[in-house]
Amino acid sequence: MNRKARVLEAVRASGYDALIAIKPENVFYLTSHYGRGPLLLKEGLCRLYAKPIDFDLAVDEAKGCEVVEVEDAYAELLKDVRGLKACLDVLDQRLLPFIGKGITFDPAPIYSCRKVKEESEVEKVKRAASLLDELFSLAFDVIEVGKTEDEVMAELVKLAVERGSGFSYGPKPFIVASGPASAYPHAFKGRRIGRGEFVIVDVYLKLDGYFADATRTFHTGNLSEEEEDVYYSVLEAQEEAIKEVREGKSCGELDGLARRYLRSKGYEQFFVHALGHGVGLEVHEPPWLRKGSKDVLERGNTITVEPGVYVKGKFGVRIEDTILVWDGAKPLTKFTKEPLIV
Ligand SMILES: [Mn+2]
Repeated sequence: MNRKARVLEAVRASGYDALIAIKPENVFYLTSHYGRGPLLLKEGLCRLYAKPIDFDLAVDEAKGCEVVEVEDAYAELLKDVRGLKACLDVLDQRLLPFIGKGITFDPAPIYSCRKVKEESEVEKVKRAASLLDELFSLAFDVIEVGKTEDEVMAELVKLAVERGSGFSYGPKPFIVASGPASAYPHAFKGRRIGRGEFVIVDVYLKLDGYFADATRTFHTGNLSEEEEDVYYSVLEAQEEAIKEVREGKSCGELDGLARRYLRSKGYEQFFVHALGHGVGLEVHEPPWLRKGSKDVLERGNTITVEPGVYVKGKFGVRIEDTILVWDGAKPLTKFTKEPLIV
């Protein structure tokens, strides 16, 4: 079954007649054109409403979809959904007055399709993941005491851009966080790297529209006993969780498993974020590997598994891979996870 038919089936299974897609990732998923919606998908019709500024490119790129040039996309769209029950992928100010009057905010149907990657999509995530492995090799060479985090990042970004990658998350392209800054899961300090420090390198980029996301934690000296204990605890928590990644596994349980492992090591209170997330057209998308998640892994999901321990004022360690869910886990990022002493 082709992609549009599958999405329409999911839309119908949830009790709707039509899907309104506004999110560029969803428009891209349905048309191969990364652009502004809205787009309407219903039986026998896929229509993209393009303003004059977007029209030519949309016509050039959008596949299997009628592109109409409109001044007021939402007025036209509303005419076309009159009398239908439609689900909407993202809450949009202009559609708020119509929520509950035929239009329901419900991104679940399209995500239920997007979660399960087609072969061609898996190939794209794989390519992005290989590039991340290359970036880790480069990081190993360029991380140096006395350089700033941003200088290291610049080298990584240069290679990524040369390979054609795009970025669209966070205030800086990647996370490079050293010493006490590594104790913040999302730090963008740009500080100067010192001797004997952990350096978290969290890289996420997209190639051909698809993200991969991975983290390695380097060190600029010899690990203290405490640092070594934390490092291996995080690594083992990740390995324990990855062992249990397979079709049918509960995402909430996986998160709990990693959390219990870190509890057994005395570090649970320092694991302050979710275990992981789906990765694809967005860097963070369903399924969600977090406390209480009802998501269940399916064959063809691409996810991250990324436990971390953050000791405020001291240091942090995070280890993350992008993984394809099959019978078991197929890691797509493969760079070594032995302690990385630069
Ligand atoms: Mn991640």
